[in-house]
Formats: sequence, C-alpha cells, structure tokens
Amino acid sequence: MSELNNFENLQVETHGKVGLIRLHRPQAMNALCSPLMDELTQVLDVWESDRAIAAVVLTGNEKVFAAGADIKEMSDKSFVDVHVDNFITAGWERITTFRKPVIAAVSGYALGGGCELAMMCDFILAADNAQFGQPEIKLGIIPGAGGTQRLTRLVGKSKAMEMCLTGRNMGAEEAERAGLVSRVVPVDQLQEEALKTAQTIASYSMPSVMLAKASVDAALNTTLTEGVAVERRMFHSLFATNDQKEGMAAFVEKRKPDFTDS
Ligand code: DAK
Repeated sequence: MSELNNFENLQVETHGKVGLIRLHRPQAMNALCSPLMDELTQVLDVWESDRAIAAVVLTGNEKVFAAGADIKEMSDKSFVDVHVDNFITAGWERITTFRKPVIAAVSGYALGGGCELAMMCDFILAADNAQFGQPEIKLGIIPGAGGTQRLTRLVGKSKAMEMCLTGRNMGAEEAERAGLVSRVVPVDQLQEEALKTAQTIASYSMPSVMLAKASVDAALNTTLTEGVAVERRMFHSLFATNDQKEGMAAFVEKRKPDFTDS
C-alpha cells in the first residue's frame, strides 16, 4: 500500500476489501488534469492485480465530484497538439478496462469529463445535491470522453441530446428518474452508503462478481443474441469454481457461505 500514499491529486484508502479513491484538487473543483488521471491509472493498475481489493469507490468532496477536464490545461492547444499527441486519451481509458466493480459516489457537480468519468464506472450512487451535465458546448467544444455515447445509452436520445446541445445540468432526482444513477441518498450519508454497497459486493465470490460485471457490460457492447451467449458461457464457467459449490451448499444447509474466491 505504501506506493499509494503519496499522491498530489488523490486521497486513497482501503476499507477491508474495498478501495476508496477520493479526487482531491479542491482549489480547482477537482478538474481532471493529466497528472490526476495518471495517478488514477496508477492506483487502478495496482488494485487490478491485488486480490485483497474486490471493489472500488470513486468519489469527490461534498461540493464537487469533478468539474470536468482541466480547461486551463486545454485552452491553448491546437488541433495538431490534441490530435497528434492523442491528448489525454490514454489516461482516460484505464477505468473502462478495470475488471473489478467501481462505484461512482457523486455529490455536487459532475460536469463534462466529471460526468463522463462517473458514467465509465459500473454504477453511480448520487447524493441529493448532485448535478450532472455536459456543458462543453458552452466552451465551443463537444464531450470528448464518451459523453455523447454513454449518456445516450443511459438516458436515451432526447435527454442526452438536450443536455449536450444546451449544457443544462440535471439534478439527482431527474438523474434517477432518467436511469443515469442507481439511487439517491442524503449527501451526508453518501460515502457510508457507497462503502456499504461496495462491501456487499466484496463479500461475494470475486470470480462471479467479475463475470457478472463483464456480462452486464456485454449488453452495451453487442447484440442481444451475442450478449445472451456471452452470459450463458460465463454462467456455465462458474460451475468450475469452488465458490459455486460452497454458495449452493450453504443455501441448502441454511448457513452463510464462506467464499474463498476460488
Ligand atoms: N478546469 C479548470 N479549472 C476549473 C474547472 C475546470 N474544468 N472548473 C472550475 N475550475 C476552477 C475555476 O477556474 C476556479 O479557479 P480560480 O479562479 O479560483 O483560480 C476554481 O476552480 C473554482 O471555480 P469557480 O469559481 O468557477 O466555482 P463556482 O462554485 O462558482 O462554480 C462550477 C463551480 C463547477 C459550476 C464552475 O467552476 C464551472 O462551470 N466549471 C467548469 C465546468 C465545465 O465547463 N466543465 C467541462 C470542461 S471540458 C477527453 C477527456 C475529457 C474531456 C475531453 C476529452 N479525451 C479523453 C479526449 C473533457 C472535457 C471537459 O470536461
């Protein structure tokens, strides 16, 4: 863990088998500068191969999850700079390939890249003060980290189009109604609720959790027929694990299962 203690833009903690990452650039509304995204990549790289970590919570502070990519870092770049240097792309894709569950716990603003980062997580728990938006249009650009794609898949064309074209923010209640967030909780209970939820996930068999995540993801990336085939293969493969035997035996014997992630 020692290598995860020394970040400039993140605070990293572990709570049992749950890793907590807090975005921490309060002076800049947690704007997602390149060093911050590099630090996020470093943590995820370590936790990906750490069997002691079974789920992750990504959060910000009470006022802001993240107000987007760092506008000051981008403002002077030319087309050639961003295109040839593939500006910030690599760091932004790491979370989408992380194989364990990641919960975004969002309070306050999740704007632009902040909203996109939250949508890259497996689900979003929102505080009642959360505000989601894609305001890039006001800056003369468009979303660049999947906002037009993930938002549209999550909330449908009409609302995604309105948000991307007008830059209007959506509050927590509307976000829950629209399917962007799984649940809304009071702001002072957000972290506790996110950790509790992650701990529930972490208490199950890690192979089944990872395959459940991969299977739901397949629903967004393929056709129904192919997705059901993926799910079926994953379902069958879990019968090769000790945890399937243990989980079912525990049910029959009316006791709590003792999963060993094997
Ligand atoms: N970047 C840089 N600094 C920011 C910032 C940002 N996104 N958001 C806020 N700050 C800074 C402010 O400049 C201010 O700094 P000082 O003036 O004190 O030096 C400080 O944070 C406090 O902000 P405010 O004074 O504005 O605070 P308020 O409470 O009044 O307002 C706000 C909070 C969140 C409503 C407001 O700060 C705001 O509207 N922020 C900008 C939101 C925004 O436009 N976001 C979209 C940015 S574009 C890609 C990946 C990602 C992206 C693109 C491509 N690839 C992988 C290719 C993403 C793009 C974006 O996100």
